[in-house]
Amino acid sequence: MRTSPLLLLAGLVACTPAPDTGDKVDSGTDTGGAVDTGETGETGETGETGEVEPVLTGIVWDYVDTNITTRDRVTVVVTASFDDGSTADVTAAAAYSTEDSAVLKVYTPGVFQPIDSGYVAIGANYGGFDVTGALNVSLVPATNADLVFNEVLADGTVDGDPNGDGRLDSVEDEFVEIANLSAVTVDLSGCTIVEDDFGSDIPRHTFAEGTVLRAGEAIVVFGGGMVGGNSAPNVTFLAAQNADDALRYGLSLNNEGERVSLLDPTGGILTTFSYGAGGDIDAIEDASMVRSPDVTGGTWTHHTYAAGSTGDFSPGHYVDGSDFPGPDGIYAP
Ligand SMILES: [Ca+2]
Ligand SMILES: [Ca+2]
Ligand SMILES: [Ca+2]
Ligand SMILES: [Ca+2]
Repeated sequence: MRTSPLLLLAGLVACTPAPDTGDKVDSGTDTGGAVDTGETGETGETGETGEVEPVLTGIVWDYVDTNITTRDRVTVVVTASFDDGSTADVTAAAAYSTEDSAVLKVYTPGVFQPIDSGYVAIGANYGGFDVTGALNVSLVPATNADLVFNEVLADGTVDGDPNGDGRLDSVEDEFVEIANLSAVTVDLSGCTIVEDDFGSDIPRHTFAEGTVLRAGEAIVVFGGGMVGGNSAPNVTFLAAQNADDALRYGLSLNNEGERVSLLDPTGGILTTFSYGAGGDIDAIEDASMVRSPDVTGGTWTHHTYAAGSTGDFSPGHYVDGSDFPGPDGIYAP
């Protein structure tokens, strides 16, 4: 009797219990298998749903209440804390405030820039949380790196009326334009303009208490006259105040040349300019001498021939008639 090979095979399979057990083992292997673990991994995706933005719980900054000068600049770091225990530097994203932007201003996130003296409340806000403080700003005296004579008119005036009072006067229409070269607000109180007419410095104008020159600003001192009609952004206009009550000398700027200086209250030289023999340039009639380019220029030229010039003089403006930049023009990024 022949037995079909298929039946034999079926019999073998049927009569061998071990493979079945093995199947169970396989089953067990499946249970512990990588695929199942992967499914656990899918549970992990639920975990990703758990990565919902951590909730902001507060902010702090490294500000310390302090006294500063106009030569300082206060930089703070604002740090946010979250409910998962993490922190983040949010300095660039925070909003900043100062009580008085004429005293203290924020041009760059995290940087408080002093503009003038005063006691000012400050703050930062991020995500509805605030930190607050205050800064007490005091003025610094000018140093010899801060200021320059930018324009000087010594020989005037047959034509033109630099001080704008309608009277052509060779004493009153002389002027010096002093510019703040630094990025610092400086105190000019008690500083004196002198000229060396007789071989030694003769005072021609002393700046009153409270005279302040901010970054990017200029101050124009005329020999005299009615100067109240002058105005320009970031510029102060004055008439020289001196002891020449009986005989007007104004600034007494010799046409032939001399040295004019700005001295600090102790007599130290803040800046000086010489024209005529041995000086940087000769004065010419009815036109000023000016740095080229304005303020930062290391050489002098006659205003009439300066690059971009719009005339023979420009008290309170650049040679092309544009404004002095002021603090915003200096500090704005
Ligand atoms: Ca003169
Ligand atoms: Ca005049
Ligand atoms: Ca003189
Ligand atoms: Ca000018």
